[in-house]
Amino acid sequence: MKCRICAGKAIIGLPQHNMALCAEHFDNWMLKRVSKAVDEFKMFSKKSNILVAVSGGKDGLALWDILVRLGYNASGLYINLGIEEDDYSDESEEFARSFAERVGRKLYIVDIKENHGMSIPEKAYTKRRKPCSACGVTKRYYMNKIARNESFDVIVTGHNLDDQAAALLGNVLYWKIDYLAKGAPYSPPIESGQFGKAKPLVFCTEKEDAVYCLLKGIPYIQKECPYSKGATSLRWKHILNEIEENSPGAKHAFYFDYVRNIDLFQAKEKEEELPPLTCEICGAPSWDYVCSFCRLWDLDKRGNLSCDMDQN
Ligand code: Q46
Ligand code: ZN
Ligand code: ZN
Repeated sequence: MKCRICAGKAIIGLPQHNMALCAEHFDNWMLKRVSKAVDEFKMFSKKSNILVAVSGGKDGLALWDILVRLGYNASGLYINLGIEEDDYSDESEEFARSFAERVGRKLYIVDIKENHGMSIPEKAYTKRRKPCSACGVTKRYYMNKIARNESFDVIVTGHNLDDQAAALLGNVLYWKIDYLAKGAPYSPPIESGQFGKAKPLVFCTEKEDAVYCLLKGIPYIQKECPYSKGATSLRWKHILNEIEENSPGAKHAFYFDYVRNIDLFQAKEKEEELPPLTCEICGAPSWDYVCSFCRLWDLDKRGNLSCDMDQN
């Protein structure tokens, strides 16, 4: 396999683009893929204050590295969920911390057990909820809170093409119109003073992110969260990979043709996109008098969330 650009030894085949690339040209290509996503969807600029949500995994760390190399002003956020199985949370925090040191950027760390006296799985158990549902509410809350308090312009996450296409497949199968309205690579701020949400890895696949980390010598947590076992999204990824093997490029076409037509699903959403209320307890925008985060964590008006993050 030869590199399409220099004819040197290729290290990765990219059948969806009908080419293979050597280490140097793959590295350039990854930077270009991220720049393309940022520019095409007008995600942010060199002046933006960017918060990268990382879990210690390959996608978030690859993205943070690429943004720093492209000259963006990007800090990180790691949320320790308190998952003790397999030492998952503490190990993943270590990967996030050492990467932040390596690039010399600030990392915000939120420790759920320290803030609330309970880990995500423990809280989910007391509330008879699934850990992933408690996790989603909590992660969203802290991402928004830190972006708001620290005046970030945009929160970026390491969702890649495989993640986006798998979510799309699940939402189409069950025609979840509300979710279909929200699957774009970039959601601009709803009002001024707010922040946008961006996924600059949408043109890259999971495999490409892993190869990037390998090439750049970026250590990342290889084990998956113990609660991701049996997740439906893994099933959709598996199915899409089978399709992709027979029809290279199918995944890309599936997701980006949807993005081009996303306004078909957004008509209904637009009327009600801004939560109409403010949570009585934490002051966050909310669909109810008390937001889902404060309900989950049983916070009362004394719920003190002011000293809940650590900065490196
Ligand atoms: S939601 Fe669920 Fe993930 Fe949270 S508990 Fe683990 S698998 S980390 S994206
Ligand atoms: Zn080359
Ligand atoms: Zn609240």
